Amino acid sequence: MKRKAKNGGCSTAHFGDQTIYQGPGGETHQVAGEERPVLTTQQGIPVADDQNTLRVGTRGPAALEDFHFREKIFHFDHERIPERVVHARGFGAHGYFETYESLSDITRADIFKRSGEKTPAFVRFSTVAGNKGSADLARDVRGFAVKLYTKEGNWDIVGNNIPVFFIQDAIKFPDLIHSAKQEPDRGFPQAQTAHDNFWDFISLTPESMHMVMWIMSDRAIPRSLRFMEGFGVHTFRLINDEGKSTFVKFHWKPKLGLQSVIWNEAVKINGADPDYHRRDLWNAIQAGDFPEWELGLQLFDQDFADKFDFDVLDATKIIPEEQVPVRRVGRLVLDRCVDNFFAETEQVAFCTQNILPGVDFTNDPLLQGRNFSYLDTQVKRLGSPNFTFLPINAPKCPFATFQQDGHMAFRNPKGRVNYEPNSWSGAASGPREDPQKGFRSYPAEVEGKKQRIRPESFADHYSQARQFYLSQTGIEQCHIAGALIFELSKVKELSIRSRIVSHLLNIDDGLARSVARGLRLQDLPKPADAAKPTRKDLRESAALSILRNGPERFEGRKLGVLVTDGVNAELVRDLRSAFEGAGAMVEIVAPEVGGDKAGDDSWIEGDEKLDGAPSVVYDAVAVLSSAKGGEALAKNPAAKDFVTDAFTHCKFIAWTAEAQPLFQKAGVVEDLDEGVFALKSSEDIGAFLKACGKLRHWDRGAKASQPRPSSEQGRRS
Ligand code: HDE
Repeated sequence: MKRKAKNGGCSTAHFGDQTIYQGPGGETHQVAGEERPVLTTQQGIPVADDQNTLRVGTRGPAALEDFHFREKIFHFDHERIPERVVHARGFGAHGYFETYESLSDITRADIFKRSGEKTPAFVRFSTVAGNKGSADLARDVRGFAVKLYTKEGNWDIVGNNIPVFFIQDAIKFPDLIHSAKQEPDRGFPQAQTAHDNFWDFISLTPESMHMVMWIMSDRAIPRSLRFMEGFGVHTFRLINDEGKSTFVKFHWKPKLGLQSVIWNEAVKINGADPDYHRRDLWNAIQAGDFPEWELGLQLFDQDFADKFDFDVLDATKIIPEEQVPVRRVGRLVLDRCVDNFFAETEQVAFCTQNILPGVDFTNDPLLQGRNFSYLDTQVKRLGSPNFTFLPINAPKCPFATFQQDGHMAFRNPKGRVNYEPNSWSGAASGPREDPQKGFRSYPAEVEGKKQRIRPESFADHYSQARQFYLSQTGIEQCHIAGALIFELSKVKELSIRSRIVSHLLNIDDGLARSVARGLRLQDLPKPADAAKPTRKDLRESAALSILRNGPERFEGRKLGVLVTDGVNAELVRDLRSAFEGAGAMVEIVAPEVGGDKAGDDSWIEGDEKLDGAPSVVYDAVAVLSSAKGGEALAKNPAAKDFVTDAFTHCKFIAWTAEAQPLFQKAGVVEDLDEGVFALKSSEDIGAFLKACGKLRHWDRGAKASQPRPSSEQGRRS
C-alpha cells in the first residue's frame, strides 16, 4: 500500500524486499542514508534527483543548464577507448611469482636472487584475432602476458600459448593480422581464420607452416586458461654480474596439466557460454583454486646456438625440450580477481621492451619490431604517455624520472628542478644515473651492411612443422587434419585450398592426402617449391603432444550432474564429496533451476538449468534420475543433447539405470563402452572418478564422427 512521504512529493512503495520512493510519474527513487553515500556530480555537488532531466513544465523541453544531465551523458559518451588491434579480448588476474632458488650465477636480475621471494604479478590472457566482444573459444592462439612488479622495475614477458609464430620479420605483422581479422569490405568473419584472406596469405607465406600445425592442433582450443602452457617465444639473454650472457627461452608450465576441447564442442560452448574461459578463471580464483604455472627456462650458450639445426633468432622454430631441458625456477600463482575490469584488464599496458638489468634482447627481427610496437600502441589506446602512472601499470618499486606534463599528468614532481645535470643540492636536485645497478645492454658485437635481407638460416619452413605433426598421437593428428579440412572448407577460392595442400605435401604425405580427400580435391597438387628441403631426421618430441602428457587426475576439472525429482540423495551427496575431495568442481544441473526434491524428500539445490548448461561445458557428466524423472528427461530435447554430446565428445559418463529411457532416446545404449559407468550405489563412484582422470575416453573417438587420417597416421595412436 502506498503512502505519502516527505521526499519531494514521492510516496513509498514496496518491490519485494525493497522499499523505494515513487515519484509522481511512477519512477523509482532511492535516497542516501545509512550506508548509502550521497550521489554527487564529478565536481562533488550533491544530486537531488537522478531520475528526471531538468525541463520546462512537466512535459516541456529540456533545459541546457542541466549540468548534472550533461555531465552524466558526456562521460558516458566517452566511456570507450580503442580496443587492442590484436589480443582485444582478454581476461586478467593478479597473483605473485615465487622464486625457487637463486640464479645469481646466470643472471643479475634481482627477482632471481633469493629463494622463496614473492614478486607481485598481473597476467592477461587473450585471444588474438577476435574483437573485444567475441567468444572465448575461437580457434586461435592465446596471449599469455605476464607483468612482474619487481624491485628493479616492471618486467613484461608478453608471450603466447604457442612457442612459435607465423612470421619471421615484424614488418609482415600488419599483413598477417589484416588477413586474419574480418575482411575489410564485409566486416566478417570475426574471431576466426576460416576464410579466404587468411589462407591466401598463409599459402604464400610458407614460413608460417610450423605455426599452422600448432593452430590447427588442439592447442588453439584450450579447455581452460588454467590448462595451457605459455611461452616467451623469442630467444632472450640472461646476463650475470660478470657480464656473461646465457641464451634463454621462457616457458610457463601449468600445474594442472594441459587439456583442450574438441572442435565440435568449441562451436557449441561458444553458443552456450561465450565467456567460458573468463568465467572458468574467475570461478576458480573465487573458489580458492588458485591456478599455478611453473616458470621454466631453456638455457643454452653460443656454442649450442651455433651447432643447433636452426637459427635461434628465428621465432618460427622451437628448441625441443629433449635437446635443451626445461629448468623450473619458480612458480606463478593467480590468487586475486580484478576489482575493476576496465581499470586493470583493459588498461594494463604490456611492453616487450620492459625488461630488467640482468635480462636482455636478442636480434630476433620479430622481437626487435615488437619493441617499437607495444609502446606506440599503448599511447594510442590509453591516450597519454602518462599511462605508466595508472595503478595497474605503475611500478611497485620507487621510481624517479624528469619526464613531465602531457595529458592526464596526475603524478608530478615537486620543486623547480626538471633536468640534469644540475648543481642544486640534496634530494631536491632530483635523480641521477647508477652505473652499478642500472640497466646496461649486453655488448654483443654487430657489424654489417645496411640491407633488407632475410638470412638463409631462416629458410627451412617445413622440417619442424613435420616434427610437430609426427610428435602427436593419432587422435591429435586426426584433429589437425579435421581442423584443416574445416578451415579450408570455408575458403571459397579453390586455388587457395590447393596451394595449402601443396605445402602440406612438404610436411607429411599422409596429412596432405587426407586433407585433400576431406576437401574432395579433384587433383592432388604438386608439392610447393621449398626454399630448403624438409628434413626427415628430426626426432619426435613427446613434449609437443597434449595427450602424451595427460595429468591422470581430474583435479581442477568440472563434473556436471543432471538430476531429477525423486533422485537418490545419498548418491548425489557421495558423488559430490568424492569429486570435490579430488579437487574437482561439481555442478548440479536440473530441469528447473530451483533444484529437485530427492527421493528422501530433501531438497537438492540446482546450480544450472538444463537448457543453459549443456554437457559441453563440463569435463565429465553424470545423469542421476528417478524412474519418473528418466521418462521425463527422455522427452526433453536438451537432456537428449546432454547425453548425445557427452558421448560423442568422448566424455566419461556415469548414470543410474532409471535414466535408461533418456539414453535410449539419445541413441547411445547400443554403443555403451568402458567410458560409461552404471552407478548402482555409491561404491561405484571410485571407478568413475579414477577413469575421469584420463579426461576423455578416446577409444570411443574411432566410432564418433571425427575424420579419419590416412593409414600412416592411424597407426600412431
Ligand atoms: Fe603482439 N602485439 N605483436 N605478439 N602481443 C600486441 O600490443 C606485435 C607477437 C602479444 O594482453 C599489441 O598492447 C607485433 C608475438 C600478446 O595486453 C601490439 C608483432 C607474440 C599481446 C602488438 C607481434 C605476441 C600482444 C596490441 C610482430 C608472442 C597482448 C595491443 C613482431 C610472443 C598483450 C598491445 C595484452 C599485443 C604488436 C607478435 C604476444 C600491436 C608488431 C610473436 C600476448 O603492439
